[in-house]
Amino acid sequence: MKLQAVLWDVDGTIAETERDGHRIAFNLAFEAHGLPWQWSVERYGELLLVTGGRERLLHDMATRSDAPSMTGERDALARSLHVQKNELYAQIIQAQGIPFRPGVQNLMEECLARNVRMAITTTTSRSNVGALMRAHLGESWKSWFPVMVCGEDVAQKKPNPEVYVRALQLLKLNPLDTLALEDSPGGVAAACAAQIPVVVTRSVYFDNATVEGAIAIGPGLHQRTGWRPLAPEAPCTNHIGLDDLLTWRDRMEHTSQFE
Ligand code: XBP
Ligand code: MG
Repeated sequence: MKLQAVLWDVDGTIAETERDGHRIAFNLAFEAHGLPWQWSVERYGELLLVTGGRERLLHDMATRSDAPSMTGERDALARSLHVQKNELYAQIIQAQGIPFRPGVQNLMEECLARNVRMAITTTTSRSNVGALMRAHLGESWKSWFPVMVCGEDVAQKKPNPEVYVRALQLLKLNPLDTLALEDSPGGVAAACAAQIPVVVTRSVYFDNATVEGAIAIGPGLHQRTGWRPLAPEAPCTNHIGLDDLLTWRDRMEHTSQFE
């Protein structure tokens, strides 16, 4: 059965945007608001369990004695910080750039060449997707992704499957005609709950995380070593391509990772 669409998670899967993009932008927004708060690399890793930047801010504020005590004030501060964070994130992307993970653009180009549609399935804000994609694919980037479901488009963010369910509706496809690429346990849970086969490329923040339900887990699309199950034999390429995704999808070996 042909693969009709590849569904791309963004943060962590397409690029390592969390540590060097969103985290830095949050810290700059704290500074700009005159707040003495700073999220270390380690603390941000803990906070990533909360998806959505505004939700992450509210979660962190609940642990701070110096955050506003009134709910309304807290909400207003989280909103204001989040708006500014996204502006700063776009500036960081423009000024210094965050590269696509190796092998990502290769697979995107292969999808285009072989008429496999692509969708963006992310819980980040639409503006953040635009900033990243424009920087790498140019002004016509939207034509690469006929379907895009972002944080604003859903009531419930990952690990809720809503992002994926919505993408399937817009693509008018059954889950088994598609395949998702993810990096986080929450993202995998969301795809699995929508019955979509999911392949995991490990990102810096979820390098050792326990991931349940993926059909394959590996270090990245740029290499054929280190995958479970093993990447199929392919003497002519170093990358993971559509044929590999198809082989894994057709075998549907559910891989669990416990170490
Ligand atoms: C990752 C997220 C997002 C980003 C921040 O999304 O959880 O919240 O960290 O983005 P995904 P916003 O891996 O699904 O792409 O501040 O725009 O929410
Ligand atoms: Mg991710």
